[in-house]
Parts: sequence; C-alpha cells; structure tokens
Amino acid sequence: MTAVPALDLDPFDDAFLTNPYPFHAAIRDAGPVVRLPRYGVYASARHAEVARGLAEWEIFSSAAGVGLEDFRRAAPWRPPSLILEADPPLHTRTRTVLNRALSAKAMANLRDRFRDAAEAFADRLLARRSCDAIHEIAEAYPLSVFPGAVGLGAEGLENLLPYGAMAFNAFGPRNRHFEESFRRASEVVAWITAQCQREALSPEGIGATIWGAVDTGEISAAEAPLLVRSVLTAGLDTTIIGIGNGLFCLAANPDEWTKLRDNPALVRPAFDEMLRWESPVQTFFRTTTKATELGGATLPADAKILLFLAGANRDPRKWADPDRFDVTRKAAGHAAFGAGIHLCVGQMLARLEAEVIFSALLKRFQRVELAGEPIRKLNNTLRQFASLPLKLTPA
Ligand code: HEM
Ligand code: OVM
Repeated sequence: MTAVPALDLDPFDDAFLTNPYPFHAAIRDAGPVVRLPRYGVYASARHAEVARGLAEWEIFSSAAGVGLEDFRRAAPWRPPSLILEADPPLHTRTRTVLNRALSAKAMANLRDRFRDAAEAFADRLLARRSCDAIHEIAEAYPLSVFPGAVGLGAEGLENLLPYGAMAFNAFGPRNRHFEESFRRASEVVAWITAQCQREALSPEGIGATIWGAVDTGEISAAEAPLLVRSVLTAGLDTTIIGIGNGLFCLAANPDEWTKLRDNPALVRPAFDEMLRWESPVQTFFRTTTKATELGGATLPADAKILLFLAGANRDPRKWADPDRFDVTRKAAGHAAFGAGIHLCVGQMLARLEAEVIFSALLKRFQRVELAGEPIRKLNNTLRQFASLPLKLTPA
C-alpha cells in the first residue's frame, strides 16, 4: 500500500483562490487522493475520484456539513440545511419538495416572464458602448427576476448577496474572507430569516410552493422556512456568477461569441462549457462514514475530503485540451452542478436565466470585448469577478 501524498497547500489562501488552476494540476499530479495536513483533510482534484465522492453518499456523507467544519465537533454557524447538509432519508423527503418547487413545469410557468425581462433588459443596453458586466448585467438581470419568482417583496433585497457570500465563505476556514463577509451578519441573517416565513412570501411562487408541502403533511411548519432559506442561499449568487463568468469566457474567446451568434441552438450546451471552464462553485467537502478506499488511498472513518469540482472539470484524464474554452465541446459530465443525489436541484432555473440573457445579448451585439482588467472577488467557495469591463459593439 503506497502512502497518500501530503501537500503543503492552503486551498483557501489568496494565491490559490486567485488562480486555482496550477494548484489543481499539482494536486491531480500528486495522486488521485492527497492529504492537506494544514487542515487535517483529504482532497481530490481528479474527475474519477470527485465523481465517486459525489456518487457514494452512504460512504461520503453530507450530514456532517459540506464545508471544512465537522458539524458533530463544532456547532455550525446556522441550523444545517435540510437538503444540502442532509443524507437520506431526510434528504429524500426535502428533495421531493424542492424538486416540485423547481420542476420543469414550474420553470415553464416562469419562462415567458424571464425571457421578456431579458429581452427588455438587453434592449436598454443597446444604447451603451461599454459597461461593467458584473454590476450591469450579471447581477442586474437575475436580481430583476429571481426574488419575484421566489415570492419576495421589493424591500431589503440588498441583503441577498451579502447572505450568499457568508454562506459560501462558511464552507471554508474562518479566514479573512469569512470574517469580512460576517461583519454585518446579524442584520443580514435576521432579514433572510424573516423572508422565509409564510406571511412574507407572495401566494404564488417558489416559496409558496414549498410552504404548500406543509399542508400536504410532507414537511413540518418548522422545516418549510429552512427550505426557503436553501433557495435564497443557493439560487442567486450562483446564477449571477454563472452569467458573469460566462461573459468572461466569451469576451476572452471572441470566436466563440461568433459561433454562438451563428448557431443559437448552441447557447444551452455552451452554458455547460462555461460552467466547466470557470466553475462558480469550486469545491464541496464530504465526510467518510466508515474506513474506505478511494483512488488507492485508505481513508479512515470521520475524515473530511475536499472535492475540487473545478479541478475535475479541467482534468486532462477526462477532457481533451481541458484549458480550452470551446462552445461546441460536449461538456456533459462536468461537476459544476455536482452529481448524484445532491445534483443541483435549481439547475433548470439557472439554465433558464442563462439561456434567455445570453440569447438576448447575442441577438443584439456583434461583439463583446474586454475593455479593461477584470477584478476578482475572492470567496472560499465561489470563483467570481467584482468587475468585468466590457466594450459592446451593436449588430
Ligand atoms: C446543489 C451548483 C444554481 C439550489 C448544488 C450543488 C452544486 C450546485 C455544485 C451540489 C452540492 C453538493 O453536492 O453538496 C450550482 C451552480 C448554479 C446553481 C453552479 C448556477 C449556475 C442553483 C439555483 C438554485 C440552487 C438557481 C435554486 C433556485 C440548490 C440546492 C442544492 C444545490 C437547494 C442542494 C441540493 C441537494 O442537496 O439535493 N448546486 N447551483 N442552485 N443547489 Fe445549486
Ligand atoms: C442550502 C444551500 C446553501 C448553499 C449552497 C447550496 C449549492 C445549498 O442552504 O441548502 O447549494
């Protein structure tokens, strides 16, 4: 039995978060599974092992949290998610409810509204020759449709992004990024908690559908607000970043923009390539329920393992020319939405937003180019930009 290689790396320091790809390569090349002694955890950045970690929920549990902290050793910063941070049978029951709230049928009901909003939004951009793609497109469009779809009112929406930043930083260590996002935690958490109550939500919408499952006896009145909280935590930053990173992919690869203009049917599959190439959610942890073998390594019980979704997405053992962004690539099998029983339950909503906003922009603009240096915003889990200056050329 060969020893598991130990690497003296901090996956949450600024050098790693700023440009993770050389570090992913080093981790993959060191072995299928490595140890990170700095945190006392195992890690993998290879597609095969990440896929196994995501698939085998009975061995790689989510119930001790999908961040660095083991919930059984230290109290989590908020009551655990009843879906993300749960195993069957609890997960099966809550997943059924969110599957319904975010189903194909629910998305079909949102589609016209989301498309009309994207078209009107892109029309207003037509007057512009430059913009900051993060604030003016990637944040502005989802913020104009998502809160209403959940059933939120118009007030206090400025709390949504700070809450998402906290939640995703909290999957990592209590470093500077964590502390900074938690500065105004008490007001932000209080606002989010209030919006999860039945009375705060409009009678139609994703939030109301979740509360409807209390009336059918599928979940309790204590569980409903936590499932609304899951949608508010996971449903906004992720799509904003998917769209922002996608615009970066296209601005940095102008031929790919042209290919999409020539073949609009590629827009939906191209979103998968954007997520593969510049994954919004970079990592999640699992916790072993018993001693197990993974990639030739023997992991003990109760061990945390860091799964680099974004490393799996650029593993040359899985992808030809992985660092190339190619809208015609078959990117199915990427890990950006996870895999297995926790596979992103909101992915149809994310795909809907991406399809209608990219289609609206592609119709109207001949070219989008980088007009300045993009600035990154560091988060322990999310890979994103603070600002992305674009030059816009109308068609
Ligand atoms: C699960 C990524 C959009 C709600 C996940 C997971 C990933 C992910 C990687 C798996 C977590 C795990 O295995 O531990 C993304 C990305 C998105 C996105 C990249 C956008 C591009 C959304 C949206 C919603 C949402 C729009 C809600 C409206 C959830 C929830 C889970 C989840 C509730 C937990 C599912 C479960 O544990 O069964 N997402 N997500 N996500 N996502 Fe998404
Ligand atoms: C949740 C949750 C939180 C963050 C992310 C996520 C990506 C889900 O509260 O259930 O999925």
